[in-house]
Amino acid sequence: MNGVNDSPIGGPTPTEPPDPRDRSRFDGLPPLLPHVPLEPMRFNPGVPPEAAARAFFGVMDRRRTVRTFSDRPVSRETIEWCVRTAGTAPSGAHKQPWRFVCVSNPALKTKIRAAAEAEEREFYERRASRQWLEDLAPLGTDPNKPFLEVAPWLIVVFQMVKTDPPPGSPAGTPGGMVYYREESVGIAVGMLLAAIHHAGLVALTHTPSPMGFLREVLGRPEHERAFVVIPVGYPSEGCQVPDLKRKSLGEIAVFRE
Ligand code: IYR
Repeated sequence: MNGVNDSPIGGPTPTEPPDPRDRSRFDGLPPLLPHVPLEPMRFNPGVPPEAAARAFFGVMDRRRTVRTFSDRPVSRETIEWCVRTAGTAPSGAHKQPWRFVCVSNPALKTKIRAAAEAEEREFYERRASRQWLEDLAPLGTDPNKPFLEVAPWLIVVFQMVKTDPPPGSPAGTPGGMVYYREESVGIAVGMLLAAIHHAGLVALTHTPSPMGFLREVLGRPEHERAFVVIPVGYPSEGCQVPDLKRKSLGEIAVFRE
């Protein structure tokens, strides 16, 4: 989001600003969707908001990123529910610009590991700046990514640069516009991580860089771009995590009352 042409609406910046008095710009637009009442108690946690918010913090504050996994299986049904939750995320113009490719196939996991480790070796040995290496050193990450084979599932999240072309359309039919793609997919991934944690499982937010190989290995179309790889499973026996401290409320929030 840093080019001069990176307009927030996702299209090219027009050279001539449209005349706001020209009402014809609104002619022939699609009709409003049917609307339904939002029941005031659509979600009722059964306790006051203070207690509900505090309890949810208690759950989420126990989430930790894990780098060593058990090979204990996780059912496909569990993964499906977590992905359904991710799919409830809000998105720009409700385009839902995400695809969750859920991989348990061992041969595919082996391929992904081999390709990811090749990129990571390049990263650690050449591409990463000294500063980046310094920032990663306390976490103990390195180019070896056994979790890509050990974890029972890899959820490879793709962002969609265009919507899918309508089903049955001829090959090469372009898809439609997508808006706030990175924001939308980022929110969906946050919700996916919350769902995985709530299911009693652990995950890692893994970003091999560059990720182009994932489209090829997973046979995804051109308009899908890999966003993140999320190994999901149970932690290894004796799993350790770094003793990280999170910022306090005072450090992350500003109130203007
Ligand atoms: N993708 C590399 C490097 C890496 C980068 C960041 I920023 C991290 O928070 C962790 C790792 C890897 O996976 O090792």
